[in-house]
Amino acid sequence: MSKRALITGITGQDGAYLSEFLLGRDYTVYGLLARRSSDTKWRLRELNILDRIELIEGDLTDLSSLARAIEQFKFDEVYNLGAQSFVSTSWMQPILTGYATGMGAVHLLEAIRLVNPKIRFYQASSSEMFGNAREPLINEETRFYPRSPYGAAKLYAHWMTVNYRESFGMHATSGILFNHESPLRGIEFVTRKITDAVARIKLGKRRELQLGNLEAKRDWGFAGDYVQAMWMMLQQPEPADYVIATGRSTSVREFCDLAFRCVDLDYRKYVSSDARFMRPAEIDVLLGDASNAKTRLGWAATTSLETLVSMMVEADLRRVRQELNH
Ligand code: NDP
Ligand code: GDR
Repeated sequence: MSKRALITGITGQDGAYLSEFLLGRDYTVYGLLARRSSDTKWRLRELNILDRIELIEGDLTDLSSLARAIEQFKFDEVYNLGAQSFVSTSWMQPILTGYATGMGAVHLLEAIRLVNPKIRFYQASSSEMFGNAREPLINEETRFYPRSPYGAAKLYAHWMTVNYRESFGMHATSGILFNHESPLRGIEFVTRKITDAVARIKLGKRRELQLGNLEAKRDWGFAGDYVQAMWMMLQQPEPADYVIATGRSTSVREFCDLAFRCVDLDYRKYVSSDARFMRPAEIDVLLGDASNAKTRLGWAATTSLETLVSMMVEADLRRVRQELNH
């Protein structure tokens, strides 16, 4: 019998890659689809997997929809990837972020506990929970100090995951993932904002790119590598928390340099910093140490930043060319 997995956030970047990965392992994949006034399924179409996924209407802020789904479809594993995931928006919509990103996880944990506590649960935790860490290299032992409503909401969900594990013996795991990107990244995030602009500038559709803090450094990996780690965590006999990262941190400025170089342009001619894109509080540097995941899961990032950047630029060049041909 093939395993049955529920993915919340199925229409997001990670939801799409995780679906593809699980389908490749013969899972029956179910996705929680939040009601929106327009279509949100472009990533599943782009990976050509939309017709292989069972979509279930529901919302993380609505416990009844989650409990009904869990009751009806008998999942073996639940991956909670759904969230208001854009850090900037979390200062403008802190309460919505609290409901969806924080409380949403608790709704799901509670529905699992009530209906079938044997289900294995994955929580999409984030390096944003650490804020400006005291030590340069962050691992599972590093002190948390979130610096955004998003980070605080994720930390609540993280601790509730730990608490459900310790209080009720549930197989509840928290993957603390550092930034991961791909051609399917949302356009609001800095990497995709850059690669999309690179493609438009190269093809003559744009002349400049305004960003916020060019000196912020992030540990950027490839989403395709990271969803494998999520699955590996749930295959372990015991639940635990794992940091997932590449161990290399790069500034937004250096990312621009790499991306513009892919099309033989000099980023300094096009990129400027605009106060509109600065945040009320910034995390200066994030750098993760995934050696625990390496030892216990046998996981390590395999895609270099250079490969990732060129994949993203290529995909955006293709998209913009297609747009121009229509
Ligand atoms: P995306 O922003 O691409 O996707 C978020 C998903 O959550 C979308 O499918 C969205 O649906 C869904 N969603 C939002 N609100 C609700 C709700 N109330 N009920 C149900 N679904 C909802 O995020 P990513 O794929 O990049 O990230 C996946 C998860 O991992 C997120 O929880 C994110 O916070 C976390 N994370 C991501 C990292 C990264 O670098 N990508 C790093 C660490 C953690 P819709 O399309 O309809 O809006
Ligand atoms: P982040 O990703 O906040 O780390 O959260 P984002 O790409 O938005 O920002 C990364 C860094 O780039 C700086 N920056 C800009 N960011 C955006 N979006 N737009 C700009 O114009 C810009 N200019 C500079 C930011 O200030 C920041 O320092 C992502 C999300 O996927 C979260 O859900 C996830 O939890 C974390 O990664 C780990």
